[in-house]
Amino acid sequence: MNPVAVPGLVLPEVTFPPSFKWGVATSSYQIEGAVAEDGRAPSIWDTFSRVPGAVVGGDHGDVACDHYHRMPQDVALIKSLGVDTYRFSVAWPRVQPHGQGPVNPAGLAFYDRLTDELLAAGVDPWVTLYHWDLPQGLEDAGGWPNRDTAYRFADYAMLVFNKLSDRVTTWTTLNEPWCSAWLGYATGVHAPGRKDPDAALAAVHHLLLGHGLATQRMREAGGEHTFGITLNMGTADPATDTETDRGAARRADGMGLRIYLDPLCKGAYPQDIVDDLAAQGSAFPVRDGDLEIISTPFEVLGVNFYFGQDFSGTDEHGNTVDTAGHPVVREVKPGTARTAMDWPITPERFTQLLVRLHRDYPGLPLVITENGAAFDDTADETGFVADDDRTSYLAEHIAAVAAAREQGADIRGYFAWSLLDNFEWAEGYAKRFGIVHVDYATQVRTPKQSALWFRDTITRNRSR
Ligand code: IFM
Repeated sequence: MNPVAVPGLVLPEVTFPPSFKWGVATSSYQIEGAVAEDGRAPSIWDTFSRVPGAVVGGDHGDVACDHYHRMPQDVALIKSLGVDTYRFSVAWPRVQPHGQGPVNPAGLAFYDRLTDELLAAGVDPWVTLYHWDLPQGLEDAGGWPNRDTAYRFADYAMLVFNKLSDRVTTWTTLNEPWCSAWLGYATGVHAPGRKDPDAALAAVHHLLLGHGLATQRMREAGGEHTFGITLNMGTADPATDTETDRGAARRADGMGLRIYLDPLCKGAYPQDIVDDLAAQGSAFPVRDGDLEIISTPFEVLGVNFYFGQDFSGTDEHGNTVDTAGHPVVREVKPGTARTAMDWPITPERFTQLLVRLHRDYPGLPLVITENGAAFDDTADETGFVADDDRTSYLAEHIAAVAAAREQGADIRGYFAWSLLDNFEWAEGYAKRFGIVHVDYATQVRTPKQSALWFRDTITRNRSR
């Protein structure tokens, strides 16, 4: 490998084929702002971010990166990075403000303009239909634990598909249903902030059902399209080689990864997890025919990877069951290197995950739809950030993708998360994931060193 020199840093060069797609990613609520414009109604994040203490600093998405008003300049910025594709999400409450009923043409028109702007810039649009901004009206009707929300999602998907499918070829239904279900309905750290584990199980099932229903309807509408879903995935290894820790790792892997991928790819929830839940008096609310819908074939699995984890079946006091009588599943962070999120830096686990996906779910093309890191950036007087830490993170993780490809994993693209610093959910604006710095007072965008390195890496790989 030849070294790629960037200021202050020497990084390994990795090679990908010309067909490999390079991109940057964002999501609607994290960047758009304009929450009350052109007929948009509140989402669960507009509501949740107003709950005292829910979001660091009381931050919210009212303005965010003001992308709604600065879209053409942001597309020019994307083009300047030399990427092939841009992954954005559509805000359901812009398109169908209360989650059911007629389309809001003014809201949908924004994504129509964005699509045209991207295509004119030579950047392929990659649409995610749902990145967590559920219309508040649907949450008021029960949210994702309510089965009807899956059917509402499929209707909404068709409103967007009918408008954009003549120009958009790649369609992701859901981004990270684990976060929607678990953080939203079990732990309550994300919108809508409910703390009801059984509601979370129902949300898992109805999110997957919504994915299947939407995929079926979009495919039936005809045309040449690529459909998929994006999952956030890590690795779950036992903290020590004991039966207790192996059991904890199995449970963590089951609840984090297999309860999504098994029904999607194999048409069944994993039996060990079904048994675990039954022992606790819980179950997924499966009805006849649901798993056939959920396992509708799709063409690409989006992989969002940030870090790997170890798990222990013993708490800090030596207990193996918690106060509810359930087995302990305690996260133990591997290694010592951390991002500003206190997430471990584990590129070798990324390779491990990708090779495992290739082994356990064969025949499913993978695209890295998110990978990146928050660090405590310091901008100079021009707004430039010499982010050696983020640049290294990206370099190590892109090298990890290359290593997985060498071991046979069918990985067809890589999106850096994120194009811009943005609203990092419960962490507000304090955590910066962007490869482009955003000065929130002026909305000036300045590419960081990592953005320049990413641009140059793409160029070098194309020219080989
Ligand atoms: O910012 C989020 C994104 O919305 C979903 N995936 C993880 C990112 C970092 O936390």
